[in-house]
Amino acid sequence: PTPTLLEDYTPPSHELTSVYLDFDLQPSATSVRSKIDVKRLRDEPLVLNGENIDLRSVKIDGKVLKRTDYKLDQEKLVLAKTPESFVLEIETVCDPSANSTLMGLYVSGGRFCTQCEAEGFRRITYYPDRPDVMSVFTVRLEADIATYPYLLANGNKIEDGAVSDKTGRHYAIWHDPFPKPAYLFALVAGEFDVLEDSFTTMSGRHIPLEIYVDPGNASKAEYAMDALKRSMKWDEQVFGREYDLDLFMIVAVRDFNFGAMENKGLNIFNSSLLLADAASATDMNFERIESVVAHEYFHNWSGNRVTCRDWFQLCLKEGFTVFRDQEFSADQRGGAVQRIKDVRALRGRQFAEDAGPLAHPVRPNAYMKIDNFYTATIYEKGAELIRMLKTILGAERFRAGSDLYFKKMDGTAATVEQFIACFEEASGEDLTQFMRWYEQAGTPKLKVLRETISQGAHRIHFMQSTKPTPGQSEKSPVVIPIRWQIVGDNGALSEPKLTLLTGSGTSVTYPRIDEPYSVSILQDFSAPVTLETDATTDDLLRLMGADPNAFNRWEAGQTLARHLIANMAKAIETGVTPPADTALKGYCEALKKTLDDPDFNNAFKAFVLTPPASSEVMQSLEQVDPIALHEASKWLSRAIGDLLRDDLLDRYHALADTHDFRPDARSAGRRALRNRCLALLASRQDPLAATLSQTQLSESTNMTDELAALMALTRLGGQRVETTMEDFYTKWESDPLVLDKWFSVQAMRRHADGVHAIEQLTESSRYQRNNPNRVRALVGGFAMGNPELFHRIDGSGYRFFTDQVLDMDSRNPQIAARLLGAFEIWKKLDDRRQDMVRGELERVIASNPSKNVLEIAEKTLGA
Ligand code: DPP
Ligand code: ZN
Repeated sequence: PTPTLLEDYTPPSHELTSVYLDFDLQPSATSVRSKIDVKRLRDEPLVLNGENIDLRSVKIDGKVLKRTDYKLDQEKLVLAKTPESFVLEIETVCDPSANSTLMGLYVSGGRFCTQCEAEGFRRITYYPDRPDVMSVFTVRLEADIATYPYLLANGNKIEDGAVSDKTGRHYAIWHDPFPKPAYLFALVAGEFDVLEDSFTTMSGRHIPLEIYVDPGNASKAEYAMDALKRSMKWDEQVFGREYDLDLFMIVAVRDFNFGAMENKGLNIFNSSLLLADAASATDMNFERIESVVAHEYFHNWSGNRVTCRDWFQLCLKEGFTVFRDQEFSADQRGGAVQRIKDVRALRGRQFAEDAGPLAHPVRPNAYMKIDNFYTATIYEKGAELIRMLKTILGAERFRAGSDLYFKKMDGTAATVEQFIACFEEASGEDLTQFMRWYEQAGTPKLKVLRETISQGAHRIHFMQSTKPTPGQSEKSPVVIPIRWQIVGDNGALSEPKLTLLTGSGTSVTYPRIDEPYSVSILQDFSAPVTLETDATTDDLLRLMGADPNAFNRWEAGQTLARHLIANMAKAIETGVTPPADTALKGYCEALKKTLDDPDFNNAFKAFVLTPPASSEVMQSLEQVDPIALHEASKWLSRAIGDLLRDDLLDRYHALADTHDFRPDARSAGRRALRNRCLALLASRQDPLAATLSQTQLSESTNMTDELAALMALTRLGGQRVETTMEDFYTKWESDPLVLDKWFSVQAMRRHADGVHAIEQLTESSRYQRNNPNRVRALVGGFAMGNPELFHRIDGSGYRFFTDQVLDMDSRNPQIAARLLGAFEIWKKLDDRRQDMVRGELERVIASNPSKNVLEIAEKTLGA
């Protein structure tokens, strides 16, 4: 198979001035008739993509084409010669009930739904399925009225009624006045409960809002509805964006590849990111729902009104929209805590990707399957680039650039260059060098050295370098905004400064300071880089206690913890007893100081008490035994639990719930800190932790506390775990979203019979191997969250995981390829494990997998 290349881009040869689609919805044979007004732009063939559909007829201007008039293969229909302007009519049939890829039109829970991004529309009808072909769609849906009482599509409904000559069937016609590419098309048909509300826009337009959910679940959509209204308001206030259609709908479905999809006027959501109530959803679920509802809504401008010229520009809509949802969440829940969450996600996933075999630029220039490029780099690093843009330009000029972009590019399919050009025009800055961030893969390293110069004045040297990544051996300097400040034992000794590093190195000086001080560097994580400084333990302790920048206070603790874990891992690996570490004591004292500080909120304190995950520490190491690393990470939690036991216990009791559940940030922060205390107590195998967890499990009235107690109990181990797990299962048997959590806990447990226990779960009737949420919970949870079993030295973890990926690949290549990404860290493992992973990757390649899985396997292997 040949890759698609950015440099091969050519504009579309034909324009589609309007599209009419007529669906006769039947689960196993849906017929789709299209009628398209086409205008030829260049004298070239018209290429229509199509996959897994039966072509019944093609007509041009009412005349049926003969088989010799067109070329047809597995992937496309080509009309070699077309008139200058004509009406194209195509009839196809597809089988939604047999569509296990969950791309195109499929059936989930007895309802029809669609997923067309990136290239799913071609599984519905033959069409130029590329984002730069935009058209105005009118859609007619016809189905059985009893089974499918609701018929939904994009835009505004213009007509509905009974089908006169067919008993029991009804129809609806939808019209979307905004030109859109096919990937934003959506339809839904089925039985639902509807939660209704409305929003009045800044120009006074009244917009009905409707959320469609499984019968009985309407109350679980209330939080999403509230988040939607807040998002609509926020986008008006902060970005000046008003909603455009006369109606906005969201539909929840259980079987979905993505988290959610921004189809024009008809967002479709994975039910895990929409449904929530106190009893069944955790605070983290509420938070995610809020941010994803915002994200998809924000796409209405950054993605739909202005879309992407081609899929290489994916970050244009995703990076920008992630940035927008991060800013929204920060405004809703507090800036420092939000920044910590976002940086943790960036480091945990994107930095690993950027340092491994799957590294690619934020704007890639080649792909085999675009589905494989919905990555942490496009999304999370993409968002960091927008954030830097704002830091460099300042809030006002940033807003001016964004306004100009929406104004100038509205209704078009744009490129990253056009986006950046709007910011240049609005600000007067030259952003040529900034474009390198889009073109270069790899996380730059920022090295910082301090030097004392004459008369006690000081100088700080900033230097950057980026390691080679696959296909990019040479790296040029990027522009790095560095926010820094001098900090003494009692706080700031200077104003915060912003230095732009544009070359490979630069330096700044500051005058003599007559007291002990440290330099707080990269405040608020002002650039997505790794930091290497000459900071001593004393510096880090000072910053942990006195940095005026809350983010960097947390960061100093993380840096120290990373050192402690890495040193311990080395000691375990080499069998040397680690030296008694004075840094550990200082670290725990600093944690206690933050814990007692009334100036910080509980959510922040919970993060401070959470050392970096071992997967994050792994990135700072060359090669490591992952089990030793995991042991080291557990050692640090245990040590914190030991040294702060009484404080944690006191805090646990003091933070007990006194009122009814509320999902707001403050209440969530309280629960987060309390459950963090419990987890730390459990990690020292404190007998009291078992009692507390048991009580919490039986008394809690919300899922956050219930699940935290369950996890603490599984961490404590012992006889009762099995019964406890079974009780939980029985209690929640009828709620698939809670059962996904049960499967996650199972996936991460340290089962006595090792991988076998997980294997048995995949064979149990409780498992649903076709459902992405369930598979992600068990197989994904196992690979990402159970290092002890996944990395077993007998290879059973890797073997089981690979079997599961291949099994999934036979039904849903997209999900299989995403799971396989868990191997991306394999070059960080010890030699023996590397050999085993190599064997598994070779086995995948030899098994004739899907194009999706083949691309990931080959790249991971470095083949
Ligand atoms: N629905 C996915 C997202 O919003 C892809 N566009 O990120
Ligand atoms: Zn998105």
